[in-house]
Amino acid sequence: MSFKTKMIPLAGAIAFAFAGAAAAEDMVVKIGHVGPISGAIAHLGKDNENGAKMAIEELNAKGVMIGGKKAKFELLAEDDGADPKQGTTVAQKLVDAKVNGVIGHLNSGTTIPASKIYNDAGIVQISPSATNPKYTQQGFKGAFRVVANDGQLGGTLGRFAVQINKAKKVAVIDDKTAYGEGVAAEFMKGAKGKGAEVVVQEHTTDKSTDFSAILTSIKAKNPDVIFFGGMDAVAGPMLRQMKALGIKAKFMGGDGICSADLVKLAGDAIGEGQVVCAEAGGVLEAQKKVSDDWKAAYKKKFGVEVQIYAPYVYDAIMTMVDAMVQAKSAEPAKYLPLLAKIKHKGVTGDIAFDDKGDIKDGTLTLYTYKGGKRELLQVVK
Ligand code: ABU
Repeated sequence: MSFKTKMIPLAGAIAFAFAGAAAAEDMVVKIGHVGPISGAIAHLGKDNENGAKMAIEELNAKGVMIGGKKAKFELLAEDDGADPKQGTTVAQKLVDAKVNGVIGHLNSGTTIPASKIYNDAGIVQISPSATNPKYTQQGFKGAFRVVANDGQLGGTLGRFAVQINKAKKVAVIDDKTAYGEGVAAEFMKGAKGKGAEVVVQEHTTDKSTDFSAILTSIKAKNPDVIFFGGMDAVAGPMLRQMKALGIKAKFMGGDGICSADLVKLAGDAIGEGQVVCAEAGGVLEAQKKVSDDWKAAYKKKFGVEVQIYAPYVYDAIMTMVDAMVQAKSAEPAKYLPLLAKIKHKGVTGDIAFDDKGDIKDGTLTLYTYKGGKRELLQVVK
């Protein structure tokens, strides 16, 4: 059964029901997860997958009851290599494995083509990190995301460039991916709307390593800010080459560059407050402890800091399972109406979806890097 249109939302949230000592019968719930576990941004894919592992282990330890049966959750983790073609191949593999739901993919460029495969198979998908608006604009009623989109992300960064970074002239580079082009276009709209001039626009790819030609062309225009639409694996070397060329402009980017590892990737070219980026989510002060405690538990378990989106993967799984518990079923067609109407309290904040499947009241967190560490600037509603 394929999904055609968005459902009318039904009931509100209820708490998970956890199993007692004895359960009448067990059931297996298969959750697919997809991200790039190989390639240049494998560190981001592994971060997402770790978030999924945290959720699945916690659910199995607690013993969740769905419709009177004790659920055993299985994680089917796949690698799409951030490649759209590989993304559709592994999406079909998960459909063939009859998963109850999919969390992924990480990249917009893989999430969007994979979403048609899940939709045609009647499988619910929640992306924890794909921000291109097109994903939820296709009319697929089973497609959701738990982060803000590029409109909010790029637009806010564009306004920030002018209002806070006082940019009059901006240069823009994108990596020609669905994400990079989209967030760069929204940045330009936001910056131009506040009176900045886009003095040069350049393009690279998500696999490039040499930016000397485009940076030399940008240097000649002497911009106050360079915005990069792309991921941290490209942004790091780009920052190093900017430093080598003596470019002093502020460097801005979206969530794709806003990782813990950007410090390692850029080395001392990260500067002191020179880089500004935004995560497409975030918590206000009242929920900060919950978020910080989760990140501390993650670090204890995996021995590394959260890169960007592990907590959003965790929340996406918990939200999906919350809907299954409410629906008393792990069948996508049965829990989908409850998911569309969910009110889930997650570690990344309150999760509810609008009629397209986008998160309601999406939040952004602006960061910079100082002293070799990512430092919070502000949370923006
Ligand atoms: N949102 C940044 C990384 C993922 C993507 O949208 O491609």
